[in-house]
Amino acid sequence: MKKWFVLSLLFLLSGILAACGGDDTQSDTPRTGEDTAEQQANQENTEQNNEGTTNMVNVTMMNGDEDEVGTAELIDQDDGVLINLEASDLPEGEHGFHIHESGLCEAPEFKSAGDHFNPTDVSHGTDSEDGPHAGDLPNLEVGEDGTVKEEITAENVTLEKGAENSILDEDGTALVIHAQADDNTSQPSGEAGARIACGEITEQQ
Ligand SMILES: [Cu+2]
Repeated sequence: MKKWFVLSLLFLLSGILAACGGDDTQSDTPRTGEDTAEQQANQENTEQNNEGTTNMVNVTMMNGDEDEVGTAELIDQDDGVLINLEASDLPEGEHGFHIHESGLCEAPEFKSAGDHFNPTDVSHGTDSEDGPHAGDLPNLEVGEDGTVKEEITAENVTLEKGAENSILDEDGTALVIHAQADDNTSQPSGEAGARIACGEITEQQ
């Protein structure tokens, strides 16, 4: 009985050792294989992204009467997205200006554009400790003649498709001009009041 016991114990032990040795070799080899596959996948993704990146988007700004009041040219840059805005027929003064989360501008209230574009779920406003929203932009200064022409860099967004902070996500995003100035602190949208103009940021066909 004892002899059998020792023998079977030895047998078991050698089995375990063999299994361990086998595991080591096995886990080493496939891991290298997985890494290579992963690297290849990453490379493919990057290539796809590069190919799929839209460098420029043209946006038409519309007021609550569905009249065109301006255009914005969006250009993807290393430091964010450059917004070249030109608009007219707006009330003189300071106006809140944001990128909102949905690329749908339904007049007259433009509620369809949703909340501010805020992919990292932080607070509103450049003066907030835990802010700003990626879609927060500086106030616009509309002149006496009702026109505005500004170049603004939205630093926290990209036009790169698939990126978390891409403003060209599935349903697009929207540029919104508000009736009042954004105070850069009040939650959730800086007390900027009604939405007086809206432009859809969507992929051009
Ligand atoms: Cu807004």
